[in-house]
Amino acid sequence: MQRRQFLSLAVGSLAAATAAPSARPNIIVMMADDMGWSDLGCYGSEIATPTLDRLAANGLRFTQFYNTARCCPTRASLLSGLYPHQAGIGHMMNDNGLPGYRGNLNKSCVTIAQVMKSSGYQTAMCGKWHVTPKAIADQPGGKDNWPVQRGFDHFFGTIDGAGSFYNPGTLTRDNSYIEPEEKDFYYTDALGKNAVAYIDKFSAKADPFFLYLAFTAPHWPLHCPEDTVAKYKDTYKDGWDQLRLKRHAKQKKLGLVKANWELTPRDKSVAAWVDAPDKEWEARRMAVYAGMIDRLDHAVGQVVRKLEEKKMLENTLILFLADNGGCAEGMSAVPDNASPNTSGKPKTTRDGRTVRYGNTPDILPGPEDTYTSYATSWANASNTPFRMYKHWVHEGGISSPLIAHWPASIKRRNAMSSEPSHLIDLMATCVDLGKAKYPTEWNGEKITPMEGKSLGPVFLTGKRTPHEAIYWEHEGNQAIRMGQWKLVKMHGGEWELYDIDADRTELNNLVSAQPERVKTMAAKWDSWAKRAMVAPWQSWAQPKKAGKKKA
Ligand SMILES: [Ca+2]
Repeated sequence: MQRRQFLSLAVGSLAAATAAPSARPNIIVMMADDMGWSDLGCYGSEIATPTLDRLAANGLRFTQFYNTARCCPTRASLLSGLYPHQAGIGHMMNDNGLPGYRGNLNKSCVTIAQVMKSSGYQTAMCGKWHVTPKAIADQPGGKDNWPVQRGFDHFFGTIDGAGSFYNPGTLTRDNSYIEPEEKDFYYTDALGKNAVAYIDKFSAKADPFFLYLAFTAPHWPLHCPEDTVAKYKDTYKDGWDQLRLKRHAKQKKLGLVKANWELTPRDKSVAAWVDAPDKEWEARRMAVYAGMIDRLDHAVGQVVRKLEEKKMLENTLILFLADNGGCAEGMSAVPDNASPNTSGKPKTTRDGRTVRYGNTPDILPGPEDTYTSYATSWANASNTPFRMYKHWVHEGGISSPLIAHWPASIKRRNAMSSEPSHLIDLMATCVDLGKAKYPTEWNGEKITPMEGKSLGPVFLTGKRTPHEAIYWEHEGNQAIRMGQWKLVKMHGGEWELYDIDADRTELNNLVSAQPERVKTMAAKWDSWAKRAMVAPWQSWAQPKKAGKKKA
């Protein structure tokens, strides 16, 4: 007890010395959707992201922060502090019968909002939920896993995943579907505006707040108001090959990547820019994508200005990340499901014009009557210098920016940390900094212990006791990271081993050179998979035809 008092005093004086706040911080977790590792200015991009760059310059950038490679599992993992399968969302919103694959948050997990709210935080969410199927909303108990029933005092956003930015399907206020009110409605702007309104509301009370702001930008469809797209009209006219070189050079200059991490070769399925047809249309696709991120940064700017106005910026921890890497998915010319308000794929615009689907040069992306994606060529550039994309667990699929801004406690400016860290750490961080209690039981259900470790010590000192291992599984793609070593496998392929310290871009496979390490790490992955309710991919369905490649 005496020792405890002494430690508490010692910590107290350290806190005074570093001006650490006595009050618990407000916490804002902001997330982009389908954004590559290199897409922010402060991670190597030419896209204007002045607010996020400023947060990075006055805070800490993590260079080895990881997500789960896909929308739903990332959201499940972030919210629960568990690996996605443990929260019931090993894949997407389909119910495959197995406990790790019910496609709906299970009852043996709690969300960060539930934990923070129970310890006295005010809570709200703006944006994309995507951890419960929209199709069951009208059934009894069908809204049990909506944000308000899962710990958020307030919610403005979408229950479902992707959708039109001008007229999003499943747009919801608290527990009811709504329609966009403004004629010039643009989802990213609306999220910023509502986040600002929630902060206004929070500021009326002394209790700290937890805000989860989950943007849908820059996920397809490529939708962006023309005045913002116009800023990037000429930016991409030199094509993706130049862009990858420029971003890689900037990343080296910024110190984000080591000089010996070689740029991966251009994706084999992508033409050299000199040979690419329809260059103007291609440059337009990337200009719209860039505009979507520009606009996202603008919304973040509104939130930061509101915090400044309320004198809350100093003791607010802002975390900014992405849910998965750049997305190589194409776009079908025929919308696959198109009923209003239950799907993000509308047949018509709000004023009745037909929405044109597909990635063809006669459809110039941006406006409400288009539905297109930027696909492999530009996703390859978004993920500079890495290879692979959303869905895969090579570095291009799972590497995320993580900016941490908290002036009251993060005293090093423009700092970087290469600490390997993961979404599971966000629950642990909130519990730690919010002095909250993670429950063992909730509503009579036993709660799975959290998997993560707090990032708090990294914020304060730059160091923490590292994870012994971090794990991934998505659609049969598997990986385990232990210290500098990463073992990774594509579905149906063989294990590959990389020394991430020497070769973060995964070009030099050491699997033959280090059979013992491969064996040990593979066995560790197997025992994790068993523990975390991971099942062999599609073991619940007809086996997929061998060699069939995904979109
Ligand atoms: Ca996503």
